[in-house]
Amino acid sequence: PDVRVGVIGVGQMGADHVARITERIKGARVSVVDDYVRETAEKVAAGAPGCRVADSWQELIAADDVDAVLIASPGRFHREQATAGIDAGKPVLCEKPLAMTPEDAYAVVEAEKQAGGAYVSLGFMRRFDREYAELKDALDAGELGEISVINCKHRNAHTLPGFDDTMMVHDSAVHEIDAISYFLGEAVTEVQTVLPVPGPRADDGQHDPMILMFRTASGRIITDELYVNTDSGYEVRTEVLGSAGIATIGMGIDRVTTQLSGGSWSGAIHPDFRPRFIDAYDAEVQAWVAAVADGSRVARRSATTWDGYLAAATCAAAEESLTAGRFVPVTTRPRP
Ligand code: ISE
Repeated sequence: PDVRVGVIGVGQMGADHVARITERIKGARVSVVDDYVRETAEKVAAGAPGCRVADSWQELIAADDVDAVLIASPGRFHREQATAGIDAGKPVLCEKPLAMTPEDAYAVVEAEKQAGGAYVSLGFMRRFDREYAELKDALDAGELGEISVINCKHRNAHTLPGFDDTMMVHDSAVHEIDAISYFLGEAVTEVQTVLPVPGPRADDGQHDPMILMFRTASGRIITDELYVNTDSGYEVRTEVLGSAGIATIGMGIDRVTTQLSGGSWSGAIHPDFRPRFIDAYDAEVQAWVAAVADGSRVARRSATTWDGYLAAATCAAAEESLTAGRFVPVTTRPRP
């Protein structure tokens, strides 16, 4: 029988997941949805055959017709909802970030410890992107030699109102922060945020562009250039400098036209992150459904609550560095 998925939060990302599971994912269907805007939930439910609207997210998690829970609400609700999923003994796919503070993220790690196993897959979908996975495999095989520097770029066309510095760190840079541990498998020990002259479309409370610099335990440096109001397209690039080679992924161009007259060429970039990572999201959700069905609950390539905790600790140091203006050490507690 199909895995019956309950989706909490069906705004932009959650509605996208409902459509994905309904149209493309094998072995699962969406049985229940919840949103704090009831009409939004009703509209989304109408597009998924056999789907009903829950009275509350608590009711959704407890429901008999929900085998597994997908959380796509805003990040500040994730700690409470993920913990409730664990306590109910249901597998959870939680969108990033795991929580907005290291303390809250650690509480979810501890809830799993008490429950006696891993229940939560964390939605760092880039781990399922083909280029990311290939680069990861190349790094693991030592193909690039010794790695000293990674340069990342993260560009969005626009941000939504209220997307301040905190969101830039916890919602955008958090992807690169997870990528560091995914690629290198080592801890970030300190982070510095560097603020250039603001760009023309930076919102109130937003330093855009923003540059983050991370140092790892072995002394590698990772730069992350965030520019979230380019007014152009969605670009996510990673360049790895190794002693045996330099690898670049994510050139970010959807369509390249080389047959223009006059010897020039042109390309097109999509403004939205969902089409860019559609295959990664599909692969992530399909791997999660398979893990739910076979009882392992968390797919091998997936990020875990511990990854979410490490990312939250690094984000907290990055945020502190915004005002401290220097490298801030990342402090972490031992794994329970
Ligand atoms: C958004 O929440 C995402 O997860 C996107 O991948 C990212 O590019 C964007 O900056 C975030 O706001």
